[in-house]
Amino acid sequence: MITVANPILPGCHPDPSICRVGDDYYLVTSTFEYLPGLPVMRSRDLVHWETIGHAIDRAEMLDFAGIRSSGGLYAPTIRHDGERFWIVCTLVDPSDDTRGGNFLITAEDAAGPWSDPIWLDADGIDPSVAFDESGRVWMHGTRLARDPAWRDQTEVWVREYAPAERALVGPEHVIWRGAVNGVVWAEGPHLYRIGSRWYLIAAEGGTEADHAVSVARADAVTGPYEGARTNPVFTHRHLGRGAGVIGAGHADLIQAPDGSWYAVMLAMRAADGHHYPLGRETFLCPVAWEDGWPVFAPGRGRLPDALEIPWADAAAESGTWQPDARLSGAIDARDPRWTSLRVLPAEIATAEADGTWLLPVRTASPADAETVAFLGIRQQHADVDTTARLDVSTLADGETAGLIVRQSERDHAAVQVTKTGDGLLLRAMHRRDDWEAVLAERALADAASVPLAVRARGYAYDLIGDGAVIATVDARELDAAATGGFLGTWFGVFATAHGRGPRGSVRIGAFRYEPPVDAVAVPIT
Ligand code: 6LW
Repeated sequence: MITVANPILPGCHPDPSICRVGDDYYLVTSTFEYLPGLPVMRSRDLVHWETIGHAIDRAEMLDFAGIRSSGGLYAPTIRHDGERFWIVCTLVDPSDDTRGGNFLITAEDAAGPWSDPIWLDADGIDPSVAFDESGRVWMHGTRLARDPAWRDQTEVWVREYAPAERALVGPEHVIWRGAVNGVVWAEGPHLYRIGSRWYLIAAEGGTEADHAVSVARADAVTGPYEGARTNPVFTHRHLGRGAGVIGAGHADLIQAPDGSWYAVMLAMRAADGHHYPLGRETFLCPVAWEDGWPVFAPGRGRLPDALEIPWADAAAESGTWQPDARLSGAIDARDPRWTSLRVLPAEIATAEADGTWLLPVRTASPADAETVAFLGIRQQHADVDTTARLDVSTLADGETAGLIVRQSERDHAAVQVTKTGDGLLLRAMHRRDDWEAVLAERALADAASVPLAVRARGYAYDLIGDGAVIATVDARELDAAATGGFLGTWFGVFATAHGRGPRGSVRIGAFRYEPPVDAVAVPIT
């Protein structure tokens, strides 16, 4: 028997959407200002996941210039129409709502290439798509209610999409405003044709601790929709702050070949009930059907820590899917986890044949919502050691390179070195809501290669340089609960000329992301 531990995708993997084609599951999550965007993950058993590509992986697909943190790519939906994969998603610029919007991309192979975006004439966020028996395509999504009865009331719309015209056509139907009176942010809608009915699954309550899942059903895709009397059908909000996992919601349903049902959804591991530096992660939840309605986590009513996948044995034995070993040990430039800010890694750095990265310094610093010399990966474990050995011999005077713990341009901490004439200045710093504090500072003898490290243990980030912990930063001042926004923490290497013209570069000689040996990301029992 194979057991999968929750979360199935640790670290910042919010707004999961899943589809099945034959025996294979495909899953995408939101990536905001990080590129490549929208990782496409594949599994044969819901246990072992492999990143097979990214849906947004060409510079010309979308323009991210100047998009600030927690803008960018929101809640994608992935579906398959029998021939092609579809992803619908939103590009959000929080400073300019005339930019971006909802778009569609398609691909024959989920690994890519994905088409250039087709922009949809629909405002709001969280688009989704469903196909009916006659092949008609029904787009849907969420937006602020046109005629709200209260603040942050949203509405779910449905409209037909005509592939030949590449456009939404026909009348629009507003089908849902959430189940609960006064509720905010009915969002993340997904429509499904199940049996002779249409089902709507939608989140409500907002993507924090009050998050919930509601369901409604109708005979016609355009409604009218009748909400389940048991709504909201799933939430962790009534469990209190001691539940360990908060914010469960934003679900997408999937049926396995043996007829069993599951949902993927986001939730946050918050040891203190409030703070979740790993961000919103992807969890798996069993679903049963009773009296024509879905029951989430039947008999239990909360996300399980682990669940058995009874039918997974056969697939595992086929040898196709191996436990994911990439979450420990040294990683290199070819690892699909590497991301950059607002540009693709290949646009700002050169991957060398030996697996190292050469990162040319840029004018912007990590505090700017611009193109920053930055390469980073998600934090996926509460306890993890991240080390970077930086070759700083090619930094120019006054330039800085370092290892950053990043929430956003407004909020991050770093251990970094600055070239100063004949030496190096080692610093630990913390930028909090635009205010930058130097936590520690010491001179280092000039050296070609400098090891820097961040040791994460629960809510403590030890910043390590010159062989010692020089400062400790509290994750509860860095996570989205403290700073706002939608992201988990990233660890990365950056280089900046502090607003001046850049001259140098830094080589990332080694970069290791190592959970202590007993912290296994995807335990298989
Ligand atoms: C997502 C939406 C949400 O689009 O967070 O607050 C957004 N709600 O469902 C970003 O993950």
